[in-house]
Amino acid sequence: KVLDNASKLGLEKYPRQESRDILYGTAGFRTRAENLPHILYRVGLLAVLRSKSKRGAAIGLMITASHNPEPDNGVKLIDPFGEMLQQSWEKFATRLANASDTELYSVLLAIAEAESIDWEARALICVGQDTRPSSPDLAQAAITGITVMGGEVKDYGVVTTPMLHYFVASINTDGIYAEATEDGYFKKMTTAFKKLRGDKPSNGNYVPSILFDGANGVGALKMKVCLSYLGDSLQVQLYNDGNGKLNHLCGADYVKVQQCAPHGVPRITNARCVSVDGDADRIVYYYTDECDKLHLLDGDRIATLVADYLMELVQKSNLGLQLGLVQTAYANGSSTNYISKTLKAPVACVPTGVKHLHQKALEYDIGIYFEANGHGTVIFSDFATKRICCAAEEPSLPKKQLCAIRTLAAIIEAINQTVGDAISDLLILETVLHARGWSIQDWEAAYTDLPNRQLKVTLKDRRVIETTDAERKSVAPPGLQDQINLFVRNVPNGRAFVRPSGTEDIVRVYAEADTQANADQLALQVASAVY
Ligand code: 16G
Ligand code: ZN
Repeated sequence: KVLDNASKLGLEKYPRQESRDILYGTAGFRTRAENLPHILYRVGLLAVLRSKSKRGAAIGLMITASHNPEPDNGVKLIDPFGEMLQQSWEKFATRLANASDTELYSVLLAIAEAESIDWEARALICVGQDTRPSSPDLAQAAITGITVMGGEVKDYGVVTTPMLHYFVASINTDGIYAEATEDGYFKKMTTAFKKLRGDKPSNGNYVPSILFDGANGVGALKMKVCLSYLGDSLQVQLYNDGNGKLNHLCGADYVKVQQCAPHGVPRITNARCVSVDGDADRIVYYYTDECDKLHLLDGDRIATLVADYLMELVQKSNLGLQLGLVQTAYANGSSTNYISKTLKAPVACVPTGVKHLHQKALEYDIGIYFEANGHGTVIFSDFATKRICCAAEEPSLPKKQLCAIRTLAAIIEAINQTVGDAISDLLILETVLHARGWSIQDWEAAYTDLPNRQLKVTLKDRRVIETTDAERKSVAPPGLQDQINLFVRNVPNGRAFVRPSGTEDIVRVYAEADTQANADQLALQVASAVY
């Protein structure tokens, strides 16, 4: 009966518009906003089934297209512990989104049967949206879908993606997360941050002041809120704070991909600056030097800075915890070298996409993962959390050890472990720089990046490219890897790979080498081999 109503209402209010099929990919569904209303309605229906299949656990539904242009939008579902939707359900999402209006009923029924849905179970869906003009109507479509299926809606309105992940995890678990409200979230994070900072905001070369590029999105709005909790502990000058066009010539993706400073932020020589993306789940740092040259400190730099600091705390705390890092093929070779040779920490490589990194990081007591694009976080296993929190209450421990343990305990409170979170990451990074007494230049001095180049190649069918070994080697078409090997062998410190994009209809090429000219040439050679 419910399914019948749902499919009738769908036909009436949200009929399928697009004839082309759409795929639930690494970023959920993402396309032009005008093609999305029926998708949102259907994802609302699916979210209710997902919640019921998890015996009424809250499920998140986030409406955003992250760093993509303003006319785009998208939606993704969040599972009960704040993680990405389980892969087997991605297939259900794709099937449901692409069903014709008349097939809607049977597809819903098939999913419900395959998952043995208990119709008596309750369903709670937390809905969030970014600042795009199209988001409110799309949220309404989703809410209509949830409601017709008998689901309960908790509408959080405009929030960052990581806030919604946090709220979902917080509703479904007791313990480490704060109350599932904006106030709970900010209070918990900033209280821990202030504790870590102590009463001296300055230290050595570290000055407690940054320039913040909010990409004209929700990150700017929420940073403003965060500031009211931070008090004097950190000075943040906000730019691209929502008056301009979302992600246009600004934001973390622009800075990382274009390798240039965002518009709308004053050029203050050597000043520490940060850029977040349109839904504030990514962050990069940068500064411009005396010659107006941009120095970018991306996800690799962030991972190494955090790892360096946490390694020291882990050693001092003497609790026998294992720390490890997770990267993707895009990680600069110098960063991987630094982690394994200097930090002597285990480092794994996995395919692109947050879900792969997160899953691998769960294997360590303390797992640090960052994509080069600035998305990442630190996760503590239950075992590590218990050990740290218990030991923090042991006043008899030697002072240095206890201090390290309590620092780790505060970091657990300050970090959003559910997913990469630009604001929470910022607080952690500022903590590390403060503790070290470092300027952004000191941070950069840890190692020198290998020059690199990324290219896009358009093919008729990008699926002809198949990869293995965490996307570092191609296995199809035949012969391609041999050619790449030949080119790579010709340049010092050469490394290159190709992979089909998971979000665009293109193939991506990455190359690094001892010089920029060699990296550029290698990338071109590899690109030409792909055609
Ligand atoms: C998605 C992923 C991001 C990845 C990017 C790669 C999530 C939440 N986001 O945006 O992690 O870096 O895709 O895109 O998983 P590509 O496959 O087009 O290179
Ligand atoms: Zn994002």
